[in-house]
Amino acid sequence: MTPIIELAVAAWNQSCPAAMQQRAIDALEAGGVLFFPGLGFPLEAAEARFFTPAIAAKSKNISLDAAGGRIHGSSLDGAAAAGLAAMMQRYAEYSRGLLLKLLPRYETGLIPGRTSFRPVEIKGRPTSWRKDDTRLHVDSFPSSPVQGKRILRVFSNVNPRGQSRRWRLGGSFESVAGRYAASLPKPLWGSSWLLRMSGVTKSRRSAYDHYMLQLHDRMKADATYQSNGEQMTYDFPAGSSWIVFTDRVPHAATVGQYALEQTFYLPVNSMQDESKSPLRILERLMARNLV
Ligand SMILES: O=C(O)CCC(=O)C(=O)O
Ligand SMILES: [Fe+2]
Repeated sequence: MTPIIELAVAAWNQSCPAAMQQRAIDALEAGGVLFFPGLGFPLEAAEARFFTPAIAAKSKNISLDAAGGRIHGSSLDGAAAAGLAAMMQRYAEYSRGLLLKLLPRYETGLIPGRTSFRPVEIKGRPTSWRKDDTRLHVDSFPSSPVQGKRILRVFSNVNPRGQSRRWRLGGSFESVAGRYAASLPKPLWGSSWLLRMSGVTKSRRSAYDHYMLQLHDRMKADATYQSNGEQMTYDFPAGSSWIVFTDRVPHAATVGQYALEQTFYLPVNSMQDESKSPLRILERLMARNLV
């Protein structure tokens, strides 16, 4: 079972005692979820207007790049779009503040990624199987290779009607990787270069990225694993937040509406113990370097 570690943090800029910092980094790197039942993201009165799925232009998320600026994926424009961008920017800053207080060891390595707002109910949302986040998976993004860097995400359930966000959490990364590793096809010679040159990827798709994408797809496509694989459900209440390395912890979101999420990337050498990274676990399994 995936360990869920409850931490009593009540404010995004609260200083965290050394013992809490140690407990947090140990649990996070070992594949646990850090859960903050009392840490809600404070909203401003004027932001109530963003709590409708009608502001999403496409099916899923509204995003803000790490550099800030304009939002993507929203039907809003003008001052309303700027107001939503400001709410998301504030979430990006609060998330980073929390990580610096709780996981100061990561400070020098931490690379901010996208911020997202998720105003669409997950249950019944139309999607392709590959993009279907109600299926257990580890995160890997086709157009954004990470070359081994960790994907660390901060989530907050900001549902105004008190609805929980329900996740499924799968077994250990080692067991999932072990299940599929031997049968994952090798990258085709020259494919990494071709993907980069044709603009499909924003940087070089390393062998690590190739295998993580394969793993993501194989997990989602495997109906037996989806229904019979080791798993548990967990309800994150409205007004709570959680942090997880989504490249290592098999997860799926099955019910819920209105969440904020901030992505960070972390080089493995910034970890307390990089042998626990998916990169090093896969390299051990495959007995070769992957970046
Ligand atoms: O929206 C969620 O709660 C999680 C979806 C997911 O799989 C992810 O963000 O990586
Ligand atoms: Fe995911």
